[in-house]
Amino acid sequence: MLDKNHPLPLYHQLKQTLRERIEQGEWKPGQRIPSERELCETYRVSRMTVRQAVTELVNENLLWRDQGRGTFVSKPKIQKLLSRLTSFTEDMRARGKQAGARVLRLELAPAKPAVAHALQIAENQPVVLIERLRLADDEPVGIETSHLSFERCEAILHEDLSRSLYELLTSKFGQFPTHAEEQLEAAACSAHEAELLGVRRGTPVLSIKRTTLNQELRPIEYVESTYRGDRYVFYARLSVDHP
Ligand code: 16G
Repeated sequence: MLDKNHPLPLYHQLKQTLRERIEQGEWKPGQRIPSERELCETYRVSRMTVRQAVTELVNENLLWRDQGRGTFVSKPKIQKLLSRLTSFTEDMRARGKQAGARVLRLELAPAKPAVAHALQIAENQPVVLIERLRLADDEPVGIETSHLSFERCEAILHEDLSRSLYELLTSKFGQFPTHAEEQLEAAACSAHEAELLGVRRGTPVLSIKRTTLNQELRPIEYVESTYRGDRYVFYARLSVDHP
């Protein structure tokens, strides 16, 4: 029960209590939590207090509101270790999820300056452009736009890219992604991205640019990706340099 004489404000105490119910698994991901009115009655606090506690948990992405349907417990985020070079399919497999892709574009396109620079080719040289909506158990979590350049890469245009690109590269094209350089940035998603990802325009996303090198350390792929900020957490293991 909440303590009105406690120095912590009531909404804060309620927030802690609700957080515990989520963290201890009493309320499961995807489950609807009791209505504001029910929470007021259970904890004997005002509607304002409940609203403030719930809003803060929504802002922290522990809960989400579905207009007209109620407030639900969020699913845990997809954790991705930054120091390992993995494909989307491997990342999902490691989490027991089914990876999927909806191909939005698959064509030869002239390399834009940033693409040409990353792939170390001349501007406007044709590259294979693959834009895909990535799905985790059928839920859209990111958009990846890959640009590929290596000998005979045009043959990829005839492949099924709803499956793993990296598996294709290694099994059919003799291209093994071995190293990558990545840059992460926070961004607000555009109207187009919002529609594809099924989120509101302006929702925070992680914008990633990756250049992938093959076994000969030649750049073969340059990718611009947008991942849902509410579904991804990137982490790194750090160590000090020893002399
Ligand atoms: C990852 C890579 C992306 C690559 C894709 C291949 C990042 C930021 N991006 O999502 O560069 O094209 O995996 O996945 O990690 P796939 O083999 O499942 O198609």
